[in-house]
Amino acid sequence: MTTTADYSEKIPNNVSLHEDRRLQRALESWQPNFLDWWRTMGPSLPTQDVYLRTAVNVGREGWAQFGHVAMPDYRWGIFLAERDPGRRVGFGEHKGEPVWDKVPGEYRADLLRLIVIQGDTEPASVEQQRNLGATAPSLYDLRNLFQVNVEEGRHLWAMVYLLHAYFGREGREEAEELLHRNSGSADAPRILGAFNEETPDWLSFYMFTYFTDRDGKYQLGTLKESAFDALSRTCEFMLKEEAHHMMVGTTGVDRVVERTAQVMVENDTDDVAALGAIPLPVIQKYLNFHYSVSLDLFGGDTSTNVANYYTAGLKGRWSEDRRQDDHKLTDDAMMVDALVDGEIGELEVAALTGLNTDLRRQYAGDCRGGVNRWNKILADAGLAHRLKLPHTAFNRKVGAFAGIEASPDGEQLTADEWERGKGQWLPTDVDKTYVRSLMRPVHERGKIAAWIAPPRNGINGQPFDYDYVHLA
Ligand code: BYC
Repeated sequence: MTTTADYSEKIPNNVSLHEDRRLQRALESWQPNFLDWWRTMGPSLPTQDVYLRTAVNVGREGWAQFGHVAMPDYRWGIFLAERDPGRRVGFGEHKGEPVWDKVPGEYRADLLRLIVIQGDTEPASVEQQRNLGATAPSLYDLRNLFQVNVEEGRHLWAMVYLLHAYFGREGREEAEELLHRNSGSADAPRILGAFNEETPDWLSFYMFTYFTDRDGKYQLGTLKESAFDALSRTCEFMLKEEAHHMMVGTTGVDRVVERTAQVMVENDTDDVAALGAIPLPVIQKYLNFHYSVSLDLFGGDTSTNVANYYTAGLKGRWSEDRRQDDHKLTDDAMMVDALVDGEIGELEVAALTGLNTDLRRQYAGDCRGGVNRWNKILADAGLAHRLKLPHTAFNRKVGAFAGIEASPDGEQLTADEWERGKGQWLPTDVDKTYVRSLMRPVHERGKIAAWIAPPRNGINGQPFDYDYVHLA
């Protein structure tokens, strides 16, 4: 059973850390390094305190509390969802066996790799977003940025706990490395591509939290199925926090589109740049960029890694228990995206090797929901323009389409055609400079920048004009 959260400890936790002095000491010696990293690579805008949600328990009700907190004093803790004592492996060759309380030797390297990759993304996103506070469009948005940042910090703690508790010296070394690699660094970059891209403006931030955090949701959803029970329970709790990050992205883009639509209608023009809003074609280009780099995060369309992870019980499928099959897939086939005779097409492969594609498709279906929502805002404003997701082959650096160029409609292009067209499809320097020119801080209570609509609701029942952040 899960113990209740212990908040009297240096590291709040519900894993009875005080019963394992060695582990406790190891984590307590990592803690100052984490805080050093937070001070140097975390949010750069000085604040007194921020109205933050802090995880205090894992139960269904009341798992978090809200209050003004000085960010370096945020109680980053270790929380695993409650143990299900009867839980059994749900898929792969160990299906039906009891789940694992320890890491089996034969899967140690693979589990370590999955946990390190997951752990690497969390601090990376904080680094990417560190300077956004200086240009926040409102105190409400500033608070949401910091909420996302502290929770990504907590997700790093979640992975570091697993590394320290289950992987010995190697795990402790990997935990150190998580603080040494940095987003965009030439010498020691973050592991996955999208986490070395810049997040230089708030449109990028909303797109990132919509598209890239959503990859997080799907990857965590597959790790939640893991036979390694501590990983499963950790990810289950992380998903709870992740819902807020999705909300920030979804409603952030909503509000940008809403404001643009408003300015278009009021002035009867598409040319809203002169009027301080973000033109729909620029929003589309940002969407194209963030969606395509996020598709790359799912790995190759066919992958023996993913087949091995599934067979071993390390990483399942999205909604594994709702799938109507044998949960082993050894005799199944599926169609995956592929180049067929050099053309964009599909190929039949063993279902096990196609599982990255399976997850990517689940993700893409979810992303379509956002686009429909934004298009409804346009339709409700009486506008004919529509946003859309680009084709899977567009702007890909990983997977079957990495070696070709394609338009957002999925038309295969020569290198020359791509060079000529890409400025219509991806943000150009001019677009980025324009968006950045709008990024002026609005740090006054109840005020908002002109390029974005205010939110419909505040946080935790507070109004929009609440004092969400006290600046230093
Ligand atoms: N960039 O066999 P393949 C989140 C490498 S986001 C660079 O097709 P596999 C968050 C790959 O490592 C979720 N390299 O890949 C969001 C492999 O290298 P090795 C993060 C890449 O293993 C916002 C080689 O290419 N969590 O939480 O089937 C804010 C062959 O690849 C990339 C996870 O990803 C890339 N994009 O799938 C904060 C879950 N893609 O082994 C947080 C853990 C592939 O040949 N990770 N490579 O050296 C995994 O499940 C898998 O490792 C991947 C790749 C899905 C990433």
